[in-house]
Amino acid sequence: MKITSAEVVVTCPGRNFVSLRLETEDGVVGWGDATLNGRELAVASYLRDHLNPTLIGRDAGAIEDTWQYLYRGGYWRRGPVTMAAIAAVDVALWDIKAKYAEMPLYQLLGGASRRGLLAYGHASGGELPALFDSIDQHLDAGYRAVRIQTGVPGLGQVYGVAAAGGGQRYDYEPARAAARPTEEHWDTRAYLRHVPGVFEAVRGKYGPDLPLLHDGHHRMTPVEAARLGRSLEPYDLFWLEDCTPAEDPAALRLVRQHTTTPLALGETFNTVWDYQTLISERLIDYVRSAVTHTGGITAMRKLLDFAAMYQIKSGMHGPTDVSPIGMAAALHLGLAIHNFGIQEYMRHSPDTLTVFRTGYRFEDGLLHPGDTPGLGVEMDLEAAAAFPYQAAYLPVNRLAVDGTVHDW
Ligand code: EZ4
Ligand code: CO
Repeated sequence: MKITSAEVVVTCPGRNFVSLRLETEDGVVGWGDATLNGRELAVASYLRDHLNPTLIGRDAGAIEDTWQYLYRGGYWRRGPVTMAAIAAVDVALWDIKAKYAEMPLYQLLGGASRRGLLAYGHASGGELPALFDSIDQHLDAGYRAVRIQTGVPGLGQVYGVAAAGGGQRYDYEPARAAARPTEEHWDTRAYLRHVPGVFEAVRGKYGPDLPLLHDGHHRMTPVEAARLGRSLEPYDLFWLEDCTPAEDPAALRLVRQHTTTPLALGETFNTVWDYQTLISERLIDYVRSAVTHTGGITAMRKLLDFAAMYQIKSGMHGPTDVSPIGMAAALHLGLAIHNFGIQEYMRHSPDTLTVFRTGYRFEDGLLHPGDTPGLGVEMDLEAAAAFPYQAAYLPVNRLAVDGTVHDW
């Protein structure tokens, strides 16, 4: 079961994706997702130039050993580029192992712990009528939980609000194809004044039952986040995400002292060490990491087992920049673990789904990875070749008042 080939595939069917294709001596192929939004080619090079040559001839079955070999053996540990590359190798090896076993991956991870994964979608609108239309569309599509983001009076395009493009509505896609990032403007006081009224209106129209989520996208100070969490308590949020910049776990202590709104954090994290304080001090309720950005199935499973000891659940990242391969990895893991919380699911574009042939299903608000052996996602390389890489970047944020760079 030796690895005989390791190839990186970069494609842009509407947005950029980096994938890893591993093949064994018996012709079994495994796929990994190495996409890092706005930094795609750095991970492609890390794999092509540094990891892939060391994989040839290795035992495809030795997943834990390969993980440790790449992580400890690289000496320079952690970081989003390194951990996205390791994740791609790890997920491709799990795909191969499950194909050899002729089982869907979730069976190798312990089997199904539930019928399917409760998913939430991204409802958004510049103003309330557009937001309500978006919520209605999500409910019509079967969603049983929604994230709520709106515009802020006085500001232009802000994070999380879908912009109609080419006359066609599409889930919010923040990366813009251009040689450099676009710039957005921000005002935290205007935001804090506006958001509670939005949730009051949504609860008023849709009632108490619908799980509602919100993403603060790292923009608040601890005391601002505490105030927002407290002001949203009457609307019973499922979670408030990324309320403060994530690299400062101590900030969450202050937030936690002031509000019982559940907190989710970690989509920019890449190892269990980033979570050590947050989990051991019970400062969050949901782990937001993507399998693809946190070292793969091997590392994510250990992280979620650690979280389980503190009654902290999964809320795995599932934006469109997690490819269908990465999404399938999250679905297999989420189906198997006991402490599953919720799965983000934005749905990929039709072009993306011509390149990635998916076997997962979304029915009655629940996602299921399907029962094809392996991950259940295969890439069509001919289709991929029709969509060459296009430089694209996430926006940069500046304060509206004076142009100071702010967290985006
Ligand atoms: O901004 O995935 O909760 N979801 C998010 C995403 C992130 C993008 C960054 O690549 O915050 O929309
Ligand atoms: Co987020």
